[in-house]
Amino acid sequence: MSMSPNTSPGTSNAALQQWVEEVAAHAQPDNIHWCDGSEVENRQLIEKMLDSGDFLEFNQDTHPNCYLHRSDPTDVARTEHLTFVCTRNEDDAGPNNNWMDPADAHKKVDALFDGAMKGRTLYVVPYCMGPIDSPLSRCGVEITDSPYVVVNMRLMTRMGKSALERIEREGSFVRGLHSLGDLDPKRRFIMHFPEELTIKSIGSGYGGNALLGKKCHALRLASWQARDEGWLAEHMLIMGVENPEGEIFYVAGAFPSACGKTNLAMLIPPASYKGWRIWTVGDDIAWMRLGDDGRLWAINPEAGFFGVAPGTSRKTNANALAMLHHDAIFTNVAVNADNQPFWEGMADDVPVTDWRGRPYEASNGPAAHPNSRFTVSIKQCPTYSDQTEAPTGVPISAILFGGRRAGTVPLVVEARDWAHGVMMGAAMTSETTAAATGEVGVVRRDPMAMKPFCGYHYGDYWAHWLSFGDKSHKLPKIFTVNWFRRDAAGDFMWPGFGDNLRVLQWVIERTHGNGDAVETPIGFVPANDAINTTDLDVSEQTIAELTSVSGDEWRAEMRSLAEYFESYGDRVPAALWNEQRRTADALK
Ligand code: OXD
Ligand code: MN
Repeated sequence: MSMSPNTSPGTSNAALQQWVEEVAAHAQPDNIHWCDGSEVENRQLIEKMLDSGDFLEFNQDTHPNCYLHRSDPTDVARTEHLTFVCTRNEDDAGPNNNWMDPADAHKKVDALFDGAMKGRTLYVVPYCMGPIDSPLSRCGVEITDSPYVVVNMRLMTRMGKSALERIEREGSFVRGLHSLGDLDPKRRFIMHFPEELTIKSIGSGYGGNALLGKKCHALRLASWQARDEGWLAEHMLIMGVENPEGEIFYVAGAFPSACGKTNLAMLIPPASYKGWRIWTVGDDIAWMRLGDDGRLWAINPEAGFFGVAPGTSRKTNANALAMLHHDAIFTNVAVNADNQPFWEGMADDVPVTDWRGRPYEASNGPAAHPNSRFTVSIKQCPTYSDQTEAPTGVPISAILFGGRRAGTVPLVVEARDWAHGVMMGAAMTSETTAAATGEVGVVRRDPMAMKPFCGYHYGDYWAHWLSFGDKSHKLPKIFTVNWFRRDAAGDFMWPGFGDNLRVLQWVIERTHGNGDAVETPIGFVPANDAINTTDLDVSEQTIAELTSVSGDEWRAEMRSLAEYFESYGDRVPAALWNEQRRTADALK
């Protein structure tokens, strides 16, 4: 591999070659490097970042090939107010997105890209979202001037030679242009042009803003493409739940950012669950398509985890800790006396250096940034499912919609049917977290956990979801879950983590028509004793409260939902309004 100026063609795809040359002429990098994704290339990039200080080495005896990256302190989370969907018709982006006219948006960001890569190397990063030989997968090319982005993309996607070969065979790819720019939030924009299958992101090196395969491609652009082509691109984990009989059921779950998708996707069964096993297919994104058999089949377009570090511990997620002892990148975590990664909630250890590189002092706030992250290949996960590479994906038996709500929303509710389930997804609300800039803990509407990621008008998106109900009778059953109910003292009522398998067991039973349930105005909840509480330290009274439905609270919830739907105007499908009315009437 050479890091020197490269004028020879990097690809036989003329459109790609031309785009790279145009970007280079405009952004004026010192060098161009076409990434092949090899181990040798990765090593050279790491050495380069160790030299520049972009990477610091962790204790290589205990954490071989683990590195720390400290980002600019103003660049630590997704910036939703600087993220735009630029469609020709403003209405197509919907009230759920910030919109800018495509011509204005190009003009604005192109001016910022002018000369932006001077003194830097331009990396051409071909990647494939999804198994390299799956017909459900899609390719893209990210041009970036950040070596940190390159090494992360190598873990998060199928990056390099094989992706470029697929692009050369197929001819199509998403264009993602990224530069760190000057990292000034005033000159930071994440622009999406779904009609052009193009992304332009400048001024941020943060994962969700800069690893363009993830949120920008696999959710915002892919959701648009999925609507056009009849599939779904969703903010969902995918997990296999194996019962003692050896049957595996796949569950997909949409939860807002930093609400425990990674923990759920690799949960460790409670001790009393002998013979049960969990298989992890993905922790953040699912692309789902109807199979010829009428079932919904899902692939994980990603190849790694970009997980939230704080709170990850032996108790909450021992599988995550186990995979983080080698070949992992840590961003904005703290460091302990043994030069190992540290974050709040991890162990009884003490931090020595905080996420900004300062000697740790409690008065400066948490040692690790609340949105500090780890990046690691999914193959390092102890519960890695070999079905992750299956070109067909896995058949989904149940879909979970889960928010973080201190009250109102029961532990689990089953939808009456698909349309009702879509309404439940559209009614999702959750308390905000540190994954995006802004206030934390404020309840906001986050339908299908896609508020920051749906690349088009939510009304059209709900119509697209509903359309599946007409196409198949073998769709997954839909459930709302809430692990985050609190009691009057403010304590969590449900232990969560591994014990969530108790809820999954009921969910799976219900997918076969077993499992006792009681019908309420908002759907089916578990009957008394239907949740397995063997060896669980939660009283019957608490379980009853967790599965109860408060008429007053739900009447208020349905009124607020009606106001919310109204704000989306006449693109809200009539069938969704019907479901809202049906529930509101049942609550009367
Ligand atoms: C993520 C997010 O990083 O949702 O997955 O913010
Ligand atoms: Mn996410």
